[in-house]
Amino acid sequence: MERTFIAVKPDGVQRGLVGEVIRRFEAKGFTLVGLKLLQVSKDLAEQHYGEHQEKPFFPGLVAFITSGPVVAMVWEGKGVVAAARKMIGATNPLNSEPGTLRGDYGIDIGRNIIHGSDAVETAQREIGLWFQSEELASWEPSLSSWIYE
Ligand code: DAT
Ligand code: MG
Repeated sequence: MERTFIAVKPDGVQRGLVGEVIRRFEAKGFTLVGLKLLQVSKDLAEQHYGEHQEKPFFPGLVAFITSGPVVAMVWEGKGVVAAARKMIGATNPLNSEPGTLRGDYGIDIGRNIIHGSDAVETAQREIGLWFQSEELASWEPSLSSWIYE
């Protein structure tokens, strides 16, 4: 089964959107296999956003993600990486479709509520960065035969 890394950023936590994010992923039928709230270190932030190291917004991005608690999650399911990106919406919330998390709750690109891995390989790297293997649970929801044919 495919897994993806999702994080509610400090703005999403401060605005009380943790429950809404979890609700949408549960309602879709995906399975929560890892969950924790943490204060992100500068080192973890820089590794997580390593691909953006040379970008002008990098220092602000690291400062923001370390500015308050983040809720880190791993979700599992068929096609979950791409589906989660669709549920999250475009990077700039003003371009995100209504019905997506960023489209419904965000305005500024630097306050876009939530992170989701952009590819299966990225998800594997990010899950390994944020979670120890013993922090992840493999379980099969008893509802799965009503979600998958
Ligand atoms: P995404 O989070 O949709 O995967 P990304 O990986 O391109 O987007 O960028 C990571 C985060 O960096 C993004 O959620 C918000 C911030 N960011 C991206 N582009 C930016 C820009 N042009 N100005 C300011 N912040 C930006
Ligand atoms: Mg990205």
